[in-house]
Amino acid sequence: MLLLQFSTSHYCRKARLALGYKDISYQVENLTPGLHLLKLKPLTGLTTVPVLKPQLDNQPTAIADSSRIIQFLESYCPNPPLYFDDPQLQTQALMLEDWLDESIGTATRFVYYQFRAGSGKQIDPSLLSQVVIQVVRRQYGIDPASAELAGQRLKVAFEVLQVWRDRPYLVGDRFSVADLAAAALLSPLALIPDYRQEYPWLFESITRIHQLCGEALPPGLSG
Ligand SMILES: N[C@@H](CCC(=O)N[C@@H](CS)C(=O)NCC(=O)O)C(=O)O
Repeated sequence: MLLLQFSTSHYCRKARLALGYKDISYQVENLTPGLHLLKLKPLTGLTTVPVLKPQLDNQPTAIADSSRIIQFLESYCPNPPLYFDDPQLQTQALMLEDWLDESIGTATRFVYYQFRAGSGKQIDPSLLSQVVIQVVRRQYGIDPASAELAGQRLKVAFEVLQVWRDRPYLVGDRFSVADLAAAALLSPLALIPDYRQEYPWLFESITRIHQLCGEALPPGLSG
């Protein structure tokens, strides 16, 4: 299988965690932001990464969107499972995954790029890095006010994810797509000292889940 990705994207991290958890061997192709449109649009009709190319007979050529990639992996390789047989648990897990994808992953992006343009500038002060950060901020409309709103949404996420303080799994009594999505989509916050200080339990869980999935730790937690 081939994963088309941006190496720094937390949605691509989500797909890699799923591939790693299922112990599926795959290769990655890192796309260049901007030029990615030319490759992706004809392939999936969308412009976002991750995109998985299964490279298997009788399977789709390309699958866009991290949630659809996990859905495909779950049918291609059901064990170990990320979904539940129990319909109630499964609904709970899929609702958490969708909320994490659509609301929290976006909020993380806003808070992260606001930080990188301000007090986190010294992480990579190079001109290239700062230009990329400004392009992303313009693309998504990230400014102090929108980042502040995103920060409020993250507070709700920390309330919900507090479950991790008492037990290792967000839903049911085993690891699922909900844990995996939370670990990936909140991982960029590991570079922000205030979050590291205030929510140490969150980063312990993110670390544990990366180890479980055989995925390298995100920046801020590695080394
Ligand atoms: N819901 C999508 C979101 C993916 C997403 O937002 N990807 C961003 C990178 S983090 C992207 O490809 N942006 C480029 C673009 O929109 O052209 C998923 O889960 O795959």
